[in-house]
Amino acid sequence: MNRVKIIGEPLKSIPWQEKPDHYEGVIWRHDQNPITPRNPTQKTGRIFNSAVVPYNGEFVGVFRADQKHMKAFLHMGWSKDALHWEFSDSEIHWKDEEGNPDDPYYAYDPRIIKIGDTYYIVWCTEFGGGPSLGLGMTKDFVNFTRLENMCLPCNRNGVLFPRKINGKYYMLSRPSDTGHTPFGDIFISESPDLVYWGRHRKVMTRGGSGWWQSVKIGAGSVPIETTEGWLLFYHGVASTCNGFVYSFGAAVLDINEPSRVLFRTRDYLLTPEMDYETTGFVPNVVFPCATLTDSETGRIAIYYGAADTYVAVAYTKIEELMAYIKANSELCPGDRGIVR
Ligand code: BMA
Repeated sequence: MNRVKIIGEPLKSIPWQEKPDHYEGVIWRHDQNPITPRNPTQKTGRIFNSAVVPYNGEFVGVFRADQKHMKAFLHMGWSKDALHWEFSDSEIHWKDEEGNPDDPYYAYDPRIIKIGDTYYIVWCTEFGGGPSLGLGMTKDFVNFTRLENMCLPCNRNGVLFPRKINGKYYMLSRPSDTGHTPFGDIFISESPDLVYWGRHRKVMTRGGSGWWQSVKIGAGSVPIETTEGWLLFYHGVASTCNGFVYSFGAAVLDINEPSRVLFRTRDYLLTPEMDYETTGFVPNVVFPCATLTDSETGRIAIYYGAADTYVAVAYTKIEELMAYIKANSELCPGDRGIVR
């Protein structure tokens, strides 16, 4: 029998807790959630939707911090165990490629990939009067260089694949408008150099019989390379008489042609249930932006924003999750499925 494997580095120090006895889901929460408090630093009121990576035997993160004037910026964080974090009280300052200051007007929902010795950070940035996707890089998490924005306005939820595929970079994104938006589908674009993007394809559409993802969907954490395809956690939004509810599910995209969806969960994998997910600045939000993975054990730690107020962690294992996704998959009408 072929065992499902994560293709990537081992990470012995990944945060981990075993699944609680009698728990039925395939994703279970860290029992000390949330891992960030309110008012985590003097200047900031809430830290949530954030990205973490292993770095020099410990961990660093680029965190979405809503400061006390309520504008969002990216703040650095450092941790020995990826659960207890120390945050910078001041936002990251960027320089352009000529070395001139180039700070965004606002910045939120970062994702990080590492290619070679360079970390690339994608975030939602102000551009020409609307949200778009900012891109920057760092090698040391001290000096940050801003590169060309990746899209015209308006766009959100930009996620890069962690390696080139057939010689090209790939990005998932969700074209949108300036607000809470009738655009709700995930697109993919490719680039030879992270500057020029094209060959756009719609990959996944909102809707189907899973009503949790009926209003909009957006790529969540950086896709995880596995022997079965790219594993993508993504958020889905439902509309209720009390506002939006953000849950998350997962999809598997073809390894060589990631514009094609192989499997996609009909039901959510995690939906707001705990107090820290249902109560906060924006109630009823779970919003994944990062994972840590250990290729040796198949362990995955998922970092998600809770209620636009906290960072929380959940766990799963690749074999159990992949088996669940395959057994409970339903593509939505309009998804770019596989040609058989
Ligand atoms: C989305 C983004 C996220 C946020 C979510 C719920 O549009 O702005 O940052 O977590 O709304 O408020």
